Amino acid sequence: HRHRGPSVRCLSVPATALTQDDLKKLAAVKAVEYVKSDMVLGLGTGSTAAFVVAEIGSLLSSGKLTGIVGVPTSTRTFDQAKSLGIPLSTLDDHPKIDLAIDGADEVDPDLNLVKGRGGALLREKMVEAASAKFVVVADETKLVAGLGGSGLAMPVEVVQFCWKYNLTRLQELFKEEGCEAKLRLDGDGKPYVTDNSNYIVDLYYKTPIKDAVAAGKEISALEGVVEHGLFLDMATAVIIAGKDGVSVQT
Ligand code: ABF
Repeated sequence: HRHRGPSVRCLSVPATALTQDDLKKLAAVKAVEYVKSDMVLGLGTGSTAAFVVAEIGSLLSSGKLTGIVGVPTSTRTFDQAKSLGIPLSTLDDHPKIDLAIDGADEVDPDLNLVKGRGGALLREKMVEAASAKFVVVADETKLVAGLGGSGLAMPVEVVQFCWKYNLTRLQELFKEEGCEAKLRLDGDGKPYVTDNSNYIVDLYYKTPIKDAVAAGKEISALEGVVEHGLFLDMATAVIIAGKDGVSVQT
């Protein structure tokens, strides 16, 4: 296991009057300090990552950044980045990415993550796996002692054809953690469909996952599973914004 590096406090801010969105934006602006002209960037998905994309857009339009190419991790991010005039490409055309910046749903003390409550886990994982550096941006509500420990969903993307089969198999895998598996629905009560035309089975654990590495391997080994939301040993830095300031963990 990798050990967490020193936590560097970067900014002191007054404890009052900061909304969660303010915190997300603080983390986003800090992360964009890692962006240099002429980089190929992985553009994340979610409300925190949207602040990153907005900041990059504004630095490009003011001319403080040039030569950026962005590889979006979802159609949502593609649309936002396009509307800001950020030059865009694909992983096929830019298989080597210099830096990806993205949000997370859970961050553990070793910088392992749960991602994908926003539904974009597959493209996020592919882009971030192809990135030389992967910087995570989050507010302090995302910190957990163990993955799966927030009581919120750990998503698994599955093909539509055998989603019930996968749901049952997944639930069996994590019996000891009191896991409940549910098909994700959209606002109309229909199955949520990802950008890649798959479904998502959300896993709700009652206790944190005991061995996330083993869990990830077992999930991936199930036929019909496309990808899961455990992002292990992938982040190079995590930027956390809290009421007391912004910290960078490496
Ligand atoms: C993406 O956005 C996802 O992996 C994660 O599910 C989500 C986090 O969203 P937010 O920043 O809105 O909390 O990073």
